[in-house]
Parts: sequence; C-alpha cells; structure tokens
Amino acid sequence: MTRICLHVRARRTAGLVFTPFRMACLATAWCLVGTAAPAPSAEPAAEVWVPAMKKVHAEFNGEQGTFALFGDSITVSKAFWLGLQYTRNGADAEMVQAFELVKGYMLEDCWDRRGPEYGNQGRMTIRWAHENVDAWLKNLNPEVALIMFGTNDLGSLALEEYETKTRQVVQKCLDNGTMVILSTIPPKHGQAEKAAVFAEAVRRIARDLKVPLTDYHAEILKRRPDDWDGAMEKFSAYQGYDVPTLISRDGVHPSNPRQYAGDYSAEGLRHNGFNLRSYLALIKYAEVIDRVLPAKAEPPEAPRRTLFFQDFERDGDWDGTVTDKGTPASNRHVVVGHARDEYYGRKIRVGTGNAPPAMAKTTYLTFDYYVEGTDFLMVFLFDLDINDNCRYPIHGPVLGKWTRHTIKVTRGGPLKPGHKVDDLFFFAGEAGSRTARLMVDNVRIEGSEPAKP
Ligand SMILES: [Ca+2]
Repeated sequence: MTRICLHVRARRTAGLVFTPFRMACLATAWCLVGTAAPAPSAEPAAEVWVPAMKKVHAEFNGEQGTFALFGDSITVSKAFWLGLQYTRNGADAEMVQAFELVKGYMLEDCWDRRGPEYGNQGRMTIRWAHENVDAWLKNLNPEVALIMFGTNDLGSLALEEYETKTRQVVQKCLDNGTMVILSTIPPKHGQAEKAAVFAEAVRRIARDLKVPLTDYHAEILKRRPDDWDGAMEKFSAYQGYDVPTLISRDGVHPSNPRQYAGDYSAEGLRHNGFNLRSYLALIKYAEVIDRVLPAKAEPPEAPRRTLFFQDFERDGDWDGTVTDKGTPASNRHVVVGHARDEYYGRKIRVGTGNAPPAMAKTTYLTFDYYVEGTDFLMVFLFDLDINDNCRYPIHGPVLGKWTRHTIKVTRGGPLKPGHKVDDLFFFAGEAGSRTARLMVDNVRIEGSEPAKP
C-alpha cells in the first residue's frame, strides 16, 4: 500500500475517533500503482474525485445522511445492504470502522429504502432511471446515490444508449448537488463479454465525471476468476441462490448461500455475491463520508432531569444494611451489600417506589460505589415492560476507594425509552465469596429528554 492511500484526516463521528483508513485501496489495484497514470480499468483516483465531489456537495441543499440506492433487482433485494446493520460476522477492522462511520452518519431508514419510489425495482434498465431520475431527486433529494443499472440492459440496449443514458443520469444527480457512487454490473452467464464491455463503460463514466466507483465486476472476477458463474455444470448440485460462488444458479443474480449469510470474512466474500456487493458499497460510502462530507453535528443534549434518586438518608425501599460507620462525610449513610444471594457474593437491591419511572430517550444511571475483595461489579435494572433484568457489567471497577460511576443505560440494550424500571440490583464478587465488600450510595437515574408515553 502506498502512502497516498493512507491519507485520511482524523475526525470525531458518533463518539468514534476515526483514524487512518485504507479504504481507498480495497476496491481496486489503482493504489498499487501509486501516482502513475490509471490503468484503463481503474476507478478514478481519490485525489481526483474527492475535490470534484466536494464541489458537487457544496450545492447540496437536502438532509445530511440521505443515502439512495438506484438500481434493479440486485438493488431492490433485501439481501443487499439491509442486513449489514444486524450481522457482520468475520468483518475485519477496516470494515468495522467503516460500519461505525456509516451507522453514525446515514439516516437510519436508508438501510431499508426499497421500491420504485426510492429508485429501485426489478427488471428495470437505465431507460427507467433516465425517465424517473428527476422525480427521485426532487422527492428524495439524496446526499449520496449509489447507482447500478445494466444487467437487464444487456439484452435490450446497445452500448451507446446504455453509456449515454447512464452518463446523463449521473450528471443530473451531480447537477442536483447529489454525489454519485457508480457501480459496475456483475458478470452474467451467456453475456459475459457484453457485461465486461458495459462495466468498462461505467468505469469510463466514473473517470470522465470524476465520481467514485465500486468495481463489483472486477471484484467478482478477482475473487472467482474461473468459476464465478453459478450456472456452471460443476454447481449443478445446488439450487438458486444457495450456490457457493458469487453468481447464482440463474447466472444473473448475486448468490446468497445460507452457509455464508452475514459472513464478511475473506471466505464469505468469495462465496456470497450479495455480501460482496454490500461490503463494497459500505467501504466506498464510508470513504465518501470520511473524505468528502462534513462532520455531522452532534445534536445538543437536552438538560437532564432526575427520574429517581436514593441517598439512604431516610426511609425507603431497599435490601441491604444502612450504615454511616467509616463512610465519607459527604455520603453519610450508605447501603452495604448482603451475602444472601445464590449467584453473587454481595447484593444490594434498591426499589424505585410506588411509581416506577419510565426511561427517557437517553437515560443515565449514576451511583457511588465502594468495592473490595473482587473486581466483579454488575448492575441490573429490572425492566417491567419486558419483565426481565437488563445487565450492565462495570469493567475494571476501582477497588478500595469510593468512586462515582455513570452508565448510559438506554444505549442499544433491551432497556428502551418508555420502559419502566422498578428495581435496581448491584452485585459484587462470586457466590460464596468471603472477602467481597460492596457499598453503594447516591443512586440516581436521569433522563435527557422526556420519556414517550
Ligand atoms: Ca448517603
């Protein structure tokens, strides 16, 4: 990898410090030739498209994070893109970083924008896009559009019409202030030569119009140069999408074998054609976000309000022994954990009272603790709405010293805004422990936004 590929500025996105990024290198061999003239089949260099796309983006007047998918059945299929948000088995560090960046930036519903109103439908060609792109841009006004047409065009369009209309569709997007990521089409059984010619046309458009490209065609051939085609006799034992190469038994669509579902390891990317397409799109979109798009402003946090507070200075509902012996002056009374638990060395229960508080959109639990004799500390919040505990381990607790700790309890876990919590549990040490000690004080639940009813 040459130095040029490692150029990335560090930035903060959704709490993640974004550090050197090799994404530019993944989809192409262009990086390997450094600053030499691009080979005929290479995508435009980032040094070319980044400034060009910044210029396009300067004219953009829509909502930040809007990502459109324009294409045919290979795009409308939910085997593409949608599943990335749930499963990324075998993802390398680069993909993990790319996903975090995209997840923090893209509007959440853009994983799932499917149907003709969103610019994707089965059996369609670039003619359909050419007729409808004005409406899509007006209605969706995407910040970035990923475009791939051509597989259906192979049967009915000559190269010239395909290339001209693709070029015009891209240009309309750019004129709207919408950045484009172009994609070459996959190779197709029985029309491999024409598919290669169409792919080359898309590379040409990307270079001419200075837009980034995911070279799906080249990436498939790189991974399966001789047996990408699931229609081959050697795959006759398999059915439909279940074939373990990159194109299905129909010779047209990307494969999606169950064995490699959600698998983005090198093996998965050799065997699941939809995963490969999702992967390439993710890496390229992340690169665009990182290198072209302005950092997304963090929404200002609403003031926090206290939903529950217990300082053990008067009557209340808890299990544990209240003491003021040897406690810090500012804490006065604290509660000491007991050893009568089946699973943990010390336990404290704190009830939230007769009117259990509903969690706010963003909810924090803050408490003071004193732990010694164990480094295992865990908090449970009992969620009345799911009738179960939500667990929050405290990794590496401070030992032998009163410490204040805050957990964001509504972040990604089962505890959702609006859910009510009636008990909090604090645990330390293993069951039967003789040495574990646990004390807790100033248990406070705060929300930064009113809970939805
Ligand atoms: Ca106290």
